[in-house]
Amino acid sequence: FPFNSKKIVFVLGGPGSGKGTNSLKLVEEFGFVHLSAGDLLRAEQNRPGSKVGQAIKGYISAGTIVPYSITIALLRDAIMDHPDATKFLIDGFPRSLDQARAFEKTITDCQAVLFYDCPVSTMFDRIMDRSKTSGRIDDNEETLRNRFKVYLNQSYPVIQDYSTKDKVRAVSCIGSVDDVYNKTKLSISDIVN
Ligand code: UP5
Ligand code: MG
Repeated sequence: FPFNSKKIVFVLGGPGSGKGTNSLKLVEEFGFVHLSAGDLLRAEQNRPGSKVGQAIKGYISAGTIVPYSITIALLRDAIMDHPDATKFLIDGFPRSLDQARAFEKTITDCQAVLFYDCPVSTMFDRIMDRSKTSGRIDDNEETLRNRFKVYLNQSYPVIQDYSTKDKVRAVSCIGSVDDVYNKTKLSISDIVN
């Protein structure tokens, strides 16, 4: 499968920083394929007959990272489900340096990293607000505190690593949904078409 003919943009940032919201808008306007690693894991968790569903549920409800062999297999299959697509947003992955290296080795390099830069207090407020309706098992204060810890210790180093490779496009998450999306478009205007 010609993975190296695909343009891959990683969409990163802490819990509630706006990865999903902006990805959906980019899909609508520019026809990216959006693959949220969290959504793929939640779907696998709920798939009858899944051998790894219970394990996934344990990691997500604790706010810790699912072993990457599981996530990479799901992403790989999802990319292969779109043989004609050229532009992919991979949302919420890689979450650690070892995941980044494994994706590069077994699938392909990313072209850029879209990074939603967001204060913890803003992320906290947005997720607690979303928790009223999301139904997500990890949208509760205790798990959320752990998601922040995991983000700072394991996931933020991925952004620092890609910064040294000049791949990071940072967008502040402060402002209305429309403001943040407009900044998003400016930051990746060279990639969208
Ligand atoms: N909102 C968004 N933008 C706003 C704005 N400008 N102004 C006001 N409100 C705004 O946004 C969050 C909320 O804020 C929404 O209610 C939105 O309307 C509002 P959203 O776009 O949903 O933020 P997002 O960054 O997508 O937040 P999410 O909670 O999805 O991020 P996480 O990274 O925590 O979740 P994810 O689904 O990626 O992962 C969940 C778990 O899965 C992980 O904790 C982990 O256990 C597991 N996982 C892995 O193990 N490996 C992976 O590779 C991926 C996930
Ligand atoms: Mg999301």
